Amino acid sequence: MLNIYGSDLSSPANKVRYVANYLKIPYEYRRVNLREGEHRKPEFLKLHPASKIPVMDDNGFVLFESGAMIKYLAAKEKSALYPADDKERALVDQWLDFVSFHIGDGMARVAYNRLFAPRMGAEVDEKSIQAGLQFLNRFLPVVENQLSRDKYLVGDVLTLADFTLLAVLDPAELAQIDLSSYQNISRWRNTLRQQEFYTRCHKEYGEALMAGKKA
Ligand SMILES: N[C@@H](CCC(=O)N[C@@H](CS)C(=O)NCC(=O)O)C(=O)O
Repeated sequence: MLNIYGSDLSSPANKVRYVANYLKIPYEYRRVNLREGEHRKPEFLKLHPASKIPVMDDNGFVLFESGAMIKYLAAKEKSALYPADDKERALVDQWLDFVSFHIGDGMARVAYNRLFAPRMGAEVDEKSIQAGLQFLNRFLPVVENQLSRDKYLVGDVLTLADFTLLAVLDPAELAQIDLSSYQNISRWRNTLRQQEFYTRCHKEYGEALMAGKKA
């Protein structure tokens, strides 16, 4: 059995679940309570040497880093989400990395400081928020332009790059990042968020935060 260790508020962990759901791979979802420091316990350190989620355990084959996990799952299923052709695959990697490093970095700065730092009683770094917003203002138009040409990030077929962007953008509303001016991103996002792979995790990211608040 495949085990996915994650948390409802972890975008990288949710990304792995979206892909596993889409590929209809059965798995056990194992919630790790970060607020209670479950990820720092010795048992968890055996799975991830830097005590982070997500972690995947596929019958004893243990993997960390969400990007590696979704590539592994798609390759294992020989899915078109991660094409076998070298050039097609390179284009998926290109957008996947662009989204992870550039959009992901900006989103993480804003989401951490606006959503998570206050919840943890940690210091809010306004400069980091401003830097994050600047990254987003620079890089989101690139994605918007790409999605104005094609249905998905890499042409007219869904790929791992789309799942990556979807998960990265999930905290946007709660982090007060207004995406409404990006019409193509909004169209693309609304379509994907109605699909079963997504609604099996949550109807919207805010739902997870509310549940987390009660936990
Ligand atoms: N690059 C990693 C990011 C993993 C990561 O930073 N996870 C966060 C939750 S979203 C975490 O485990 N934070 C707890 C900690 O760093 O102590 C991935 O994509 O899997």
